[in-house]
Amino acid sequence: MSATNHLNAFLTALDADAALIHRPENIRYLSGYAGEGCLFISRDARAVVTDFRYIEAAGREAPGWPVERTDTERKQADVARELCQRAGVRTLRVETDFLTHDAYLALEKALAGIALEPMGGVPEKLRQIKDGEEIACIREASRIASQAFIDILPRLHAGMTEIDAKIELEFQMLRLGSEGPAFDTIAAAGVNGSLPHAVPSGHVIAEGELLTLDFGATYRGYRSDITRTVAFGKVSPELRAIYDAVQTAQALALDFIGPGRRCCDVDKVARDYLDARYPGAFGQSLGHGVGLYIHEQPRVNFNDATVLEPGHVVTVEPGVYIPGVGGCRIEDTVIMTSGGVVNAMHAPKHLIEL
Ligand SMILES: [Mn+2]
Repeated sequence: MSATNHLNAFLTALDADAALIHRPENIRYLSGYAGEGCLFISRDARAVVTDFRYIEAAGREAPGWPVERTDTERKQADVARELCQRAGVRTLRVETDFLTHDAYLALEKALAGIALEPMGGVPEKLRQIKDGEEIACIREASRIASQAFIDILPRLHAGMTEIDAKIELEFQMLRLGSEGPAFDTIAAAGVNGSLPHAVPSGHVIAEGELLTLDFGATYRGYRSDITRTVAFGKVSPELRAIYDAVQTAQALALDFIGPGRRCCDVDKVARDYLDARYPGAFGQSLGHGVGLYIHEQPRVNFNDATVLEPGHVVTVEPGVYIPGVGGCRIEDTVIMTSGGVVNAMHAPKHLIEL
């Protein structure tokens, strides 16, 4: 069982008597539980702390974990105090990079005498390297997203809006088995294409425009991330050149990436190519880790010297964004393995002219 291995690795890495886990992805990673609340984890004890709505779900999703029920009289901080007293905890790690200020103050007040220490990214570091079960889930989420793109192509046409395109994609991913969008779907056409994180609008897509679709599926909590840019009719030579440059930059980075490569060097391969042709038009990172959350470590940017190794799953997503003209991004989710690299996406990448 995957979560048990994750929990054991966490306890080995935890330099404290106990920990409280609040970030939903970390709760799921360490226990399998996917509802609200938090986890208490010490050397000899553990518990899911939640309210009436999730008691039964916690029992199903995290078998073997005692469930501590909170209510209006017995709040989460009170339960934490009881559990810490029972376990003789003197140092407790908490997710200071996630808790609200008020939640932290409530814990501090309830846990007087116990040293609260920052979690320091312990679960996030473990989550970088995916095991076989996790990779199988990411591959399925990737298969769903790729297939949804292929399936909706015949239904994309000039005259529809960005929102229409988003609905087609999300509907098809649900039909194919996605639990829900991996993140807010991006559909950006024409001049909106220069906004890397555009919110789909009522913009009516016209002939001669590019449409960038950035989306992903979720399977057993694990996510996928893909971007494809398609053309409506014939686009201008200027837009065609942007597409070709992005596609080439992505191909160069995909050829280069693999176990043993540093993230910053992978980023540089695509960045140097695009900067020479479109200076300043590629202003974001080349990619990021993907797993239970959409943006994880490592970051594939100039700043991250992480050496890629088997089990890392990252995106490769160069783009060109020119205000007033438009933009293009092409993205795949790729898996580092002992044998090299597996591209989890099978959706086509040549410029499709609808
Ligand atoms: Mn991405």
